[in-house]
Amino acid sequence: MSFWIYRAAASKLIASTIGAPAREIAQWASHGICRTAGLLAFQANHSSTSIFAPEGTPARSIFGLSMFVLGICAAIFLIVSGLLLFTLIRFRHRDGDSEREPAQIYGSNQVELSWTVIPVLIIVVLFLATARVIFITEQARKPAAALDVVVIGHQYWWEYRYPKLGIVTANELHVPVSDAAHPTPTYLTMSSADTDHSFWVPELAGKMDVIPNKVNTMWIDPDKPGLYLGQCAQYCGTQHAKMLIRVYADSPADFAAWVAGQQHPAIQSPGASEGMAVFQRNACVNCHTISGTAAQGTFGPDLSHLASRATIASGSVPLTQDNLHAFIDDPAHFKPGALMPAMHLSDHDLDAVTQYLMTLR
Ligand code: HEC
Ligand SMILES: [Cu+2]
Repeated sequence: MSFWIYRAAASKLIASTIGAPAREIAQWASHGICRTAGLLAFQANHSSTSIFAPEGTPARSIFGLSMFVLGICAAIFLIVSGLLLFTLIRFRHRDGDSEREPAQIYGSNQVELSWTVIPVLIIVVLFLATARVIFITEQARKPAAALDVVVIGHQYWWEYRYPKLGIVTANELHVPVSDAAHPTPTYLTMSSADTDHSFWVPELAGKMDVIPNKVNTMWIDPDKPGLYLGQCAQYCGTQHAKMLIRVYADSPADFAAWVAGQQHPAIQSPGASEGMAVFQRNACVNCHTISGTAAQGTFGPDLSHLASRATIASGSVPLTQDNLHAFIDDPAHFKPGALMPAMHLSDHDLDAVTQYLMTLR
């Protein structure tokens, strides 16, 4: 209880003491110094996982803070190394200098106070600015129009559940774009089925740990439609590097269409009944769900609408008939150490089941 009071009071204090100046300095820093940093980060700027190209509120406030901290550190670096260089050159040893030691200064109150007080003030400013961004992000009020998604990390893929919409999908997270006038942020409630993972889409928000038996939450509000890439940022096993994240920010119409498509039971096309039979009589059903069929496994990704996704194997392989065929034949071909076993199907069965899965839009 007292903690909450403390938090509320602290956030008010922070906002009133350094709110405005911090914002100004941060703006100045992000315009001036960030130019330089931006040049250095030229490569990064062109990558879709750049922390220098924020496209959502949490990422933007983290970016502002980083530039503010970087600006202060750069200023300290320039002052200290400038003074050092000046001293080294100005007072270097010259021919004819006397060999006497220069005058030594001990116990100067002025000097000691200045090198204690100034660093303490700098640390306090950095601390308050950081705390402010944490409070702004964590205490943001959840609008009524917010979308809820449950995120579950698995060794080496992501499960996404939309409880209010009755949708379960994997690896490709669809969310609506959020504009300032009508914010529709997405609130993620996150946990893990096995070990520690970390959800990180740099253009949208900071990292969030995804831990078994613990629920963490975060929110994202992409303001431009498009695809935002991310990565599991916690070493979780051999295929951690291929546990990629794809967030699709859809326009309201596209999002509604996507939701409607996912809410349909899986298509049972008569042309693919043979492949469906192969799927149903193999262990596939123990690990995968295909809605409207007996397959209700939850160890692996939901395949009900597999063909509506652009990738398989957690964003690491584009979804094509050939890649799907090769993946089912031997998942280790693309992802050595993935937790789906090679199923040793006959060529005939493999072709049939691949064709069937390609019909699941
Ligand atoms: C022991 C459980 C298990 C069995 C049995 C199994 N799978 Fe999987 N499957 C997985 C897991 C786990 C993954 C996720 C692999 C990854 O990306 O790391 C997966 C991934 C897949 C994917 C890619 C899904 C995506 O969205 O990335 C397809 C397709 C697939 N399995 C099809 C099949 C078929 C067809 C069979 C039966 C012939 C089968 N699986 C049997 C556990 C299993
Ligand atoms: Cu992971």
